[in-house]
Amino acid sequence: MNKRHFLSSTAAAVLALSAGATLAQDNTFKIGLILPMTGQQATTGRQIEAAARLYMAQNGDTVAGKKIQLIVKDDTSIPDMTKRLAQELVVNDKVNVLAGMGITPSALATAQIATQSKTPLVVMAAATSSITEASPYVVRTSFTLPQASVALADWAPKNGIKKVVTLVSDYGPGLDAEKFFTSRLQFNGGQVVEQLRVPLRSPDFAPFLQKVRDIKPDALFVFVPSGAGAAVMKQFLERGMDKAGIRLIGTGDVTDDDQLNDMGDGALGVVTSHHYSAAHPSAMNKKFVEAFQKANKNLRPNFMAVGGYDGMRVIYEALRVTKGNGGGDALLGAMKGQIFESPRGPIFIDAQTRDVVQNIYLRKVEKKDGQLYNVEFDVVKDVKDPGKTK
Ligand code: VNL
Repeated sequence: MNKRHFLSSTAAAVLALSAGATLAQDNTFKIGLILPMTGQQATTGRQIEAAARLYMAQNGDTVAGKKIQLIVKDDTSIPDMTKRLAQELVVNDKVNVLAGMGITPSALATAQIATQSKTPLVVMAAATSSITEASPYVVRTSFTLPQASVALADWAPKNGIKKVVTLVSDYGPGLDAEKFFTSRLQFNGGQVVEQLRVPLRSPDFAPFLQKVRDIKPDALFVFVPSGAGAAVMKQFLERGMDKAGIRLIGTGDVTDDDQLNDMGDGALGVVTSHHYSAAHPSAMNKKFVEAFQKANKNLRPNFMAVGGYDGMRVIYEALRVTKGNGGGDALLGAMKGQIFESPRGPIFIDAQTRDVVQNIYLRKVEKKDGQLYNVEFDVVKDVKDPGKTK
């Protein structure tokens, strides 16, 4: 090949490449899904990715003429990593939407990038109340801890639980749970006699549980993030705290469907409040659980999966409504105010707060067909996040 020939063919190749890239960009809608796929929060990443893929398998990967591309990145639940990955996804991959966010520090670290780049950030897991206030581009499909905690503080004193010790992971969602459970219980005439906080990373629950045993409250209220519940349950039972007359209660994170069935019969009777149970008795949920289990070697979907599944719905619908040619602001606008049926029940994305409004269920661990489930026995409808400051 002579030089002239080489140059012209290279130029043609470059042209073809960039034309291809433009074409790909025009016809592709990219979702940057950042999740903890390894490390302490890996089950959350696994559940959300599986749910997102299920949503795409059920609803197709083309919306308004755009081919949806899901780009999954593992942040190992290190917030600096989440932020760096978000930056790369926005700058290099030119994603249309950011999504995922396994833990609160990851969501808070990424909020700024969403704001600067005007990219909607769909928070599918993290649940500290203030996250939606960290950027006007945040839309949440998970839940908040104030939202989940208050119903339990209404239930407890009516059911013989007056004196409570709280035990929470020492960061955003735990502090939210502690604050809102405590103030509501006090308002209802109950008493929180001790507030214990355990570290988020590699917690050792033993010394804390010993302390609870000595205090001997009517109940121990627990919030730990998804994935840590089984360890709490095991040590609670090993110490014979149930036999000592102390009840275990908490938000549904502790009886997480991802782990519940392996917790053993000691978990029977534990009452929690939450927005999702795999045993939620609706036709839509039955279908969801079946399809999820079929696609994932019988893995039971948990509340994280539902946050991911509904997050995809919010993104798909926004793309459909904006006819495939809206930028970040148009997409954000189309995410606000969406109302739809989720496997958890009816939900609503409040246009003012961009947070999810949903039913909170009271549930009790029971055995059904030989398996442990959170069986719903009461519901508080359309609960807004009580943690919002405005
Ligand atoms: C958070 C809240 C994470 C609740 C969780 O599991 C959870 C959070 C990973 O906001 O960090 O169950």
